[in-house]
Amino acid sequence: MLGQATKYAESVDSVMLLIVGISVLLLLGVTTAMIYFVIRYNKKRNPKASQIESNNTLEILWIVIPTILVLFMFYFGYAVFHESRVVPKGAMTVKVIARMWAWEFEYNNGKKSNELYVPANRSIKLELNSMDVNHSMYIPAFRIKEDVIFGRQNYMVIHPEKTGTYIIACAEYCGLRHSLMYSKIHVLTKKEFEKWIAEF
Ligand SMILES: [Cu+2]
Repeated sequence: MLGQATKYAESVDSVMLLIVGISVLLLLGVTTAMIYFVIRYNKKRNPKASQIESNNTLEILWIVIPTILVLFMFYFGYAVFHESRVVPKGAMTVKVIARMWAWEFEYNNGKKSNELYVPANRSIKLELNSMDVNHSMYIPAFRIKEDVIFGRQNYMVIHPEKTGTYIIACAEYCGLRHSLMYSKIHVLTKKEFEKWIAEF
């Protein structure tokens, strides 16, 4: 249920891998240099320091290289995040109502459900509303999470591709039974969805 259920999830994982990869390389580089310096320049081997002046080339390099690295990571992270905030034209809207401690989904035709049913291969805008405190709608398989804030309408865009059932969780501590605040998203084929939405 936690696999990559959407192309968006794959993009999020790629960015994650990129950032973790760069971090691991940096960690290895810094740790190796640190161990080398501890051994090579300890007091026994190097009783008197010979190079104590600053080195401009070195200082420019360790400002410029990390800046480029950080901007590089930011670029990819932001590009993927931005994708999740743009509501495509023709997106289907579903109203999400979060309350202690349950989810409710309301469709344009007035149908209500405790589990979310959506058609595959269509963009869906989820309008997030809270009836009481702050919640957070989290669909792990879609790698997407958005705050559901009392007194303010927030939104989330999903584009399910693979049919199937995935978990929806509340990811913001919202009281005693927060840990039980789960629901499911069922991604149906277009035909199945049309049949489901018409049944009351
Ligand atoms: Cu909650």
